[in-house]
Amino acid sequence: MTDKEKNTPEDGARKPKLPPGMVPRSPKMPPGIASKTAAAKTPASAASASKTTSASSGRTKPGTAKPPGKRPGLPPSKKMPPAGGDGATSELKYTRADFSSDQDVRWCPGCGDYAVLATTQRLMPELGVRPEDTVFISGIGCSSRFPYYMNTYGMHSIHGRAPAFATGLKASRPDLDVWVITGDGDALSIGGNHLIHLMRRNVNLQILLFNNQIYGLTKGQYSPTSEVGKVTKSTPFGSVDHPFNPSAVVLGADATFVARTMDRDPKHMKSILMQAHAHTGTGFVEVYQNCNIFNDGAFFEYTEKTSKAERTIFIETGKPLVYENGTKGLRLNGLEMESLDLESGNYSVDDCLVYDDASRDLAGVMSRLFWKENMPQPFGVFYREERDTYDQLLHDQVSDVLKKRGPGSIEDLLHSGDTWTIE
Ligand SMILES: Cc1ncc(C[n+]2csc(CCOP(=O)(O)OP(=O)(O)O)c2C)c(N)n1
Ligand code: SF4
Ligand SMILES: [Mg+2]
Repeated sequence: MTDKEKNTPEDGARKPKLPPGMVPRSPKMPPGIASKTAAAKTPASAASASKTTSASSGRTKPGTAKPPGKRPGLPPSKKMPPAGGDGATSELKYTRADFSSDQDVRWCPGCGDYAVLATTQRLMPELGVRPEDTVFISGIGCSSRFPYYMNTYGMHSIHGRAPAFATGLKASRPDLDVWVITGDGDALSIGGNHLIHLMRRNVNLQILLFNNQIYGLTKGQYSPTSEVGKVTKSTPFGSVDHPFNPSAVVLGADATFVARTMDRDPKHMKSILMQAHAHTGTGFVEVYQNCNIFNDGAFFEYTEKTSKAERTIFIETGKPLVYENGTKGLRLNGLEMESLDLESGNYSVDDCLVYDDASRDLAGVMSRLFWKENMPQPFGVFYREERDTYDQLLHDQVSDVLKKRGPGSIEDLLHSGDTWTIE
């Protein structure tokens, strides 16, 4: 029997020999990258993947377990993730159904959340990840019901704290592929502090902020992204709060991947989610999401056919900033963007700025278009930077200290240094 076999119980669950709670970096790993692909599991352990727990109860939600999938005897994962990847293995052949749970979806008919769910479920097989290596962690809100509907591990945690749960999980299990699901209230009101620390730490996960500019679950109070003057139950005479611009907030917190997409463009959403997943570090994606019950049409000027071309610009690195079916473009005038009329005869596409998502300054300028009424709203990847991740740095530090000082003892630690006995 090999050491590995001795260390693997019958259910196939991995038992790393480790400092408490840490997973060793795989020898096959590309430098600086933590694999999110765990060791292959038996069908029995794969079947237990559909378990969404509630932090308040700590128990598995009744009825969330799914019967074993159609795929007995999955081949073990052989390929390590590509650099910057997130546990992808090209050998897996899953379908959307494998990532869809048996739970009834409880969102209002017509809610934009459905589109995000469908896109994510369709995307997962393309990422080549396994349900049992994937975890969706949410806070509280309509959008935060998301983990129930994914046939993966999941946690419906507490309000605004999904980043904290996710950071803890990645610190102890950097091999897992973790997604945080949050709303504009969850992420930017009660969870605002947690959001910014997730960004500066650059924990290796994806975070989807469903921005519907309202508290949906609690029936329509204004949120930190609601516009000034918003009349709601909690602001009967109109909100006087200056709203947050989520992409500017996270750029200010030194996020390493910042993107925006919309519920009504699933193709674009899928491409953005794929890029966020491929990013090593925190992949922040803001999704403009329609709450058709309490804030219907908040983003219609950007999402509906009649105005979309005029009011949006889809940005891509290496491509000139053009919009409105190629009739308009953007260029920098000092530190401000200005719009060019490409039909006037005065300008051509060559005068437009070629976008580069490696520039934090440019990303800052693009994120500020949010405030400019006559400017199109950008969608796409604003900013992308490779920087060490918190989980990898933490793991490396623990490994280094262990190498130098050997395993420690909590007992010894507690009785070391300046301690005394009260008699
Ligand atoms: C500690 C705490 N405070 C307040 C609430 C009430 N509450 C539940 S969801 C929510 C806001 C949700 O809004 P958002 O994050 O935008 O999610 P949406 O429902 O719009 O998807 C609030 C204030 C709560 N559940 N817990
Ligand atoms: S209240 Fe709004 S956000 Fe919540 S499920 Fe209904 S439509 Fe969706
Ligand atoms: Mg909301």
